[in-house]
Amino acid sequence: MKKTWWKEGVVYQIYPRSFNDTSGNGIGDIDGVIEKLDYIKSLGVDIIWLCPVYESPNDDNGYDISNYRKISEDFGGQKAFNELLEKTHQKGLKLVMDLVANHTSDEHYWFTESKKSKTNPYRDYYIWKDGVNGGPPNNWESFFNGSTWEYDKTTDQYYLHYFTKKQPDLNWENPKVRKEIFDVVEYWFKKGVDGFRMDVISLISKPDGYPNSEFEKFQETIINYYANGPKIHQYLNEMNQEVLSKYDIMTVGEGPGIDLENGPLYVDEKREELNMVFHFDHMFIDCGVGGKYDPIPINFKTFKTVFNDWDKALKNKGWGSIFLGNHDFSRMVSRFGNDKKYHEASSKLLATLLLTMRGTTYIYQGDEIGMTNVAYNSIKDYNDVETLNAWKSAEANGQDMNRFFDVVHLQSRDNARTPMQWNDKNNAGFTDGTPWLQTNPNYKKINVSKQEKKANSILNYYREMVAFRKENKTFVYGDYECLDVDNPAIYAYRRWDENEKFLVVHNFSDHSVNWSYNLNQRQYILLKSNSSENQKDIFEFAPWQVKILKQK
Ligand code: TEU
Repeated sequence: MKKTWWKEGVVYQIYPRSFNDTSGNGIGDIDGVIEKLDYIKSLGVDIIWLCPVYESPNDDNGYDISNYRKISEDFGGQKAFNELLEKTHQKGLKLVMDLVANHTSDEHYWFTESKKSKTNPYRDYYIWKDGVNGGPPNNWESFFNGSTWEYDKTTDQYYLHYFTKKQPDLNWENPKVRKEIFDVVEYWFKKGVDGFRMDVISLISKPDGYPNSEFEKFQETIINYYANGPKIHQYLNEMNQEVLSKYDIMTVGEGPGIDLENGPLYVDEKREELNMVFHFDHMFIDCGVGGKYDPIPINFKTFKTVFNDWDKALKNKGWGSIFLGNHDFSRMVSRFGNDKKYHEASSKLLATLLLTMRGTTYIYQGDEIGMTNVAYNSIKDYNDVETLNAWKSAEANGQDMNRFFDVVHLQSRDNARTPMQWNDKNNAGFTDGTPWLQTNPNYKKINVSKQEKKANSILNYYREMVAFRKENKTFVYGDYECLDVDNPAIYAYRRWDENEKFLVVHNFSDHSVNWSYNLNQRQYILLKSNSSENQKDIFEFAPWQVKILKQK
C-alpha cells in the first residue's frame, strides 16, 4: 500500500456559512476561516475541506452552484479566497474544495440557456424529456421530496432534478459537459487547490431508459436506479486521466448508493478513479422504511459490522474515509454518544474511534468541542430545505405533526449547521450581527474558549489524539481486526504492524463493563484513556470509557 499525505493526514471539514462571520452580516465568511487558521493548525490537522463557497442562489446552501469559477461575494469573493489559499499553504496545511457536478443551480448560465429552446446549444447539458400521459416521464421521487421532474412550459418538456427543482441534473452523457467539468477542476488545481470532495458523484451516470422505480423504499430506488449508473466508472476514469492524475491532489467521492460491492471499484488504486469515498452505511443506520425522517434505533452490532466490512472490502485495494458526522446529519455525540449524562466522555470516545481506525480521519467543525443537536421551538426556526420539504410532505400526508417535530429535532441537517461556538459572548462569538441560523443555546457551556482553558477538555483531547495518531503510524497503515463483535457494549479492535501491536477498547454504553474477554491482562500496558477512572484494572471500563492498550 503506497504511503501518501492524504492517507496520513487528518481532515477538518468547514461549513463556512456557520464557521466564523467577520463582516457582521450573520453569515460566516472566508475571512472568518483565515482568522481561525491558527486555531485549525493548533488541532494538528493537515487538510481543510471547505464546503461550497462558489456563487450560488443558496437554495441548498451552496450545493446549487451558478458559477463554478466564481467565489461568492457573500463569502468574500476571489480575493479572500486567494488569501485563504496562500495562508493555508504558508501554515503547511492543504485546502480541498467541494465539487458539485451532478447538478448546477437553475440560475447557472448553462441552464438558463438550456431552457430557452430545444435547439439551444446548451439544451443537452441537462436531461430533458417529454411527459407521459400528461404527467412526468416516470415515477421517480427527489431526495428532497416531490417528483424529480419539473415541467417547463417554454418547450413543453420536463427536466430532471434529483435534489430541489433549483438543482437541475447535468447530462454527463454529453462529452461537452464532461469537458466543462474537467476544465473547472483543472482551473482550481492550477490555482493551487489540493483536491476535491465530490458531491453525490455516485449519481452522475443515469440509468438507461429512465424506467419507473418498482420500489416503495426510497433507499432501494437510490440503489437500483439513481446510483452507480452504467457509465460511472468510465466517467471517473476519464476524469482521472484527463485531470486528476496530473496533479498531486486528493479526491474523495461522496455518494448515496455506494456499497460494499461497488465501493471498492471507485477507489481501487489500479483502476485510477478516486482516492477515497464517503459511503453512508453507518450514517443511514437509523433510517426506517420511510427514510431519514422515519428513524429507528441504532443497532450497535450493525454499526461495528459496517466498519469491519468496509475495512475488509478496501484492504490492500483502496483507502477508506472515517467519519461520524458532517453537515448533512445530526451531531455525532447526540447520535452515537450520550450528549446529556456522558457528554464529555462520549465525545472523547468518538474522537478516539475517528483517530484510531484505518482510513483518513475526517473531523467535522464543532465536533472537536462536542457540539450537540439543537431543538428549536418552532419549525419556522429551521432553514434546511430537506427538513422543510420533509415537513411539508408529512403535513400533506396527514402525519401527527407533534410527533414529526420530534423527528425534526432528531434528524434535521440544521443540527450540524448551527453556528460554531467560539465563546460565551453574544451569538457564541460567531457573529456581531444576527446569525443566519440560531445559535444552539448551550453555547455558554460548550465553547472553544472555555475548553482552551481546561487541560482535559474535549478540545485538548482531540489535539492529543491527533498528535498520537501522527506519532503512531500503525493507526494509519496497520492492520485491523475487530474482537468480540457480538458484545452489546464493547467495540474492541486490534491495530498492528510488524513493529507495534495495539488494542483499542471502547465502552459504548451508559454502564460500567468488565470486559472478560479471553486476553491476558499482563500482556498489555495502558497508553491512553479518555478518563482516569478504573486505571488499575485494564479491562474494566467506566461508562463511555475508551482505552488504548499496547501489547508488550
Ligand atoms: O448530499 C448528498 C446526499 O446524499 C444527501 O442528500 C443526504 O442523503 C442527505 O443530506 C442526508 O440528510 C450532498 C450534500 O452533502 C448535501 O448537503 C446536498 O444537499 C446534496 O448533496 C445535494 O447537493
